[in-house]
Amino acid sequence: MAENNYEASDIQVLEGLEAVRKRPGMYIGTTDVKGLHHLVWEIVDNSIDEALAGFCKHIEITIHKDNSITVKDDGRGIPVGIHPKTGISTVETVYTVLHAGGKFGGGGYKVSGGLHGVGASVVNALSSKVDVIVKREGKVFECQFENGGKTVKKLTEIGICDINETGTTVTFKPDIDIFDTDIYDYDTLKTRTRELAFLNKDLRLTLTDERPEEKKSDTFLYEGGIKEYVKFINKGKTPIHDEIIYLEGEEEGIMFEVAMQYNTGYTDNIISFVNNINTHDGGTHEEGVRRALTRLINNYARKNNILKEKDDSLTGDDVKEGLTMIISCKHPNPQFEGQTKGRLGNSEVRKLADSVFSKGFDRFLMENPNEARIIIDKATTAARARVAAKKAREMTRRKGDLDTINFGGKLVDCKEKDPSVCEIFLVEGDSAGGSAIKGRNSMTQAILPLRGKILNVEKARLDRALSNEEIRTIITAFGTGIGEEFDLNKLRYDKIIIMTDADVDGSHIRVLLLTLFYRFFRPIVEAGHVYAAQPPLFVIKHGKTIKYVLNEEERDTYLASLNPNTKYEIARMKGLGEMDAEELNETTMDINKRILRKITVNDIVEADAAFTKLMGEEVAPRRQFIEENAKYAEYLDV
Ligand code: 28F
Repeated sequence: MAENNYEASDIQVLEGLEAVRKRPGMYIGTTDVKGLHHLVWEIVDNSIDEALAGFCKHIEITIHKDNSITVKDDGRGIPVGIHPKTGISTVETVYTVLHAGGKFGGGGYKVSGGLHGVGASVVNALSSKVDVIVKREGKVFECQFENGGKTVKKLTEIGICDINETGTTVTFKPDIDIFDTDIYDYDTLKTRTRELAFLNKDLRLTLTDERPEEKKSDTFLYEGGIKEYVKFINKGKTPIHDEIIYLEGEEEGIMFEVAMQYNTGYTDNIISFVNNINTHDGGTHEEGVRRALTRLINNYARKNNILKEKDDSLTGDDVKEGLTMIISCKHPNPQFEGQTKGRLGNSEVRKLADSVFSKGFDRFLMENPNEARIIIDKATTAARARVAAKKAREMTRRKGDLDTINFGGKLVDCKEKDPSVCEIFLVEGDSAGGSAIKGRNSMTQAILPLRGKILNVEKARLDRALSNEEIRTIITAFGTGIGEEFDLNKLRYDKIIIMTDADVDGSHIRVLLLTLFYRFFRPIVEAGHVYAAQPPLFVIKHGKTIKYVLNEEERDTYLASLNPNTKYEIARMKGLGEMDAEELNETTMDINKRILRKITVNDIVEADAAFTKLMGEEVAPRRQFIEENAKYAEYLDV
């Protein structure tokens, strides 16, 4: 009987792992470098769960020379006994049975972080080698798998150790037949490792790179948890009050905490997590906090006569201007909603978030009248700007047909109305704009020439940004609206292409535009609609052939590929403005020949830091950035 059971589940196991190998995307999203990194987090998650259960203090992640990864924790170690449902050891079960944590844990083994062991079998299925070592009860056990999860060494006792020494160590080598690449990026792993340290206070995380050309190690441990995360994000910004406000509470196994601090900037940075996962579309935990924040600030302002009876109440947008806030919820049974599962749906969390936040924040306002005053002054100023912006925004709203709208005569639109095939080029300078208009495909390509530099929105509120004609034209052209009324579905172009010269001024204009897009149209950037055109740097002529190349490297490769006797002429390309329509079309606009660079956002905290540093109020961080990066600048003689 037992024998039969074993065989039956054995077959099931292989079928399960085979399914993962057939459709890896279903389990880890993609098989590119992102999916590769995902494997690490699947294993680390199990260690984090052990930490949340209160048994693990240190997690070590190591990238080895051969691109394999080791994750080690000092938790209790995965149980080594025979698992009642599978008839094999629990270690082997966790690594070979899909969703072992959920299905075979009988729903009973749950910690705040989720389910132990989920994901381990997926990593095994997608690895060419996995080695698991468990230390428990003074013994060392080992178990090995190869070739997508085939057991080559059943759990075996291989030695003894100190009775107090416990934990799990897993080494895996991703299967290169599955992944496009097996090269890990240290900085990507580092950013997330640091984030996990912020989100799990007192947990020590060490990341080590043993690859010879890299050789480095970082350890993170934050006693202050998300409080220190807020401090980290506000580095380079100017806080308007010293103390970082921190509130926490727990109810029925749901843990909830918030840390916040206002700065002088105009954008908000509200980042929320559930079980250490970023809920980029918010959800009930965020809603609870936002609702309470708005209510409390209004109550306080009215009670203290800062808002008079006749005054309108402050809105949610007013009270979040310049706010950096981390919300973290640990939930035993989270419900993720939405297309990308980035929204928390559990309705009971809204109430918990509201009550924890109100209690703590109300107290903060009472005990710190000076800070309260500063925060409320900022919100009332934001409210005045909002009213002014509303008036200005009306000018950007399209009424009826586009042809009848006044674009100040600047936008030269395309004929096609279906956004999925339309593109808009934001072109530096009138003369390049002129060539672009002549050289474009007028069916699908719209041109918006930009005169001079646009306003730096990092240092301006919406109302002032809207008084800038260039920005108004851009908003109108995009069609999405802005602020509260922003709607990504109304975007009139599939591609927004920044076309600037390959020089310092061109880069500056590009960064100004990206600042505008990231601060005012972030969903457009996140959805991958923003591109930078890449005008070529050199033109090489030989015989009847004209070859354009993007950079020195391409130039050298191309020249090396020519017959040594070939006579050629090489010239550095002129600025966009000096190209004629045909050249511009040929090199930069023709969809069959051009090369576009897609602008993506890897990490919102990093992107925010970059814009704060490059475009914000504080000068010192910018100077430091320039000093650190000057060595990358190219000095070209022209
Ligand atoms: C490097 C990766 O996977 N660490 C883990 C534990 C500890 C327990 C456990 C894991 C029981 C029912 C599965 C120990 N003692 N690091 C890790 N540490 N899993 S994974 O339990 C497994 C679950 O289904 C553990 C008592 N209870 C739990």
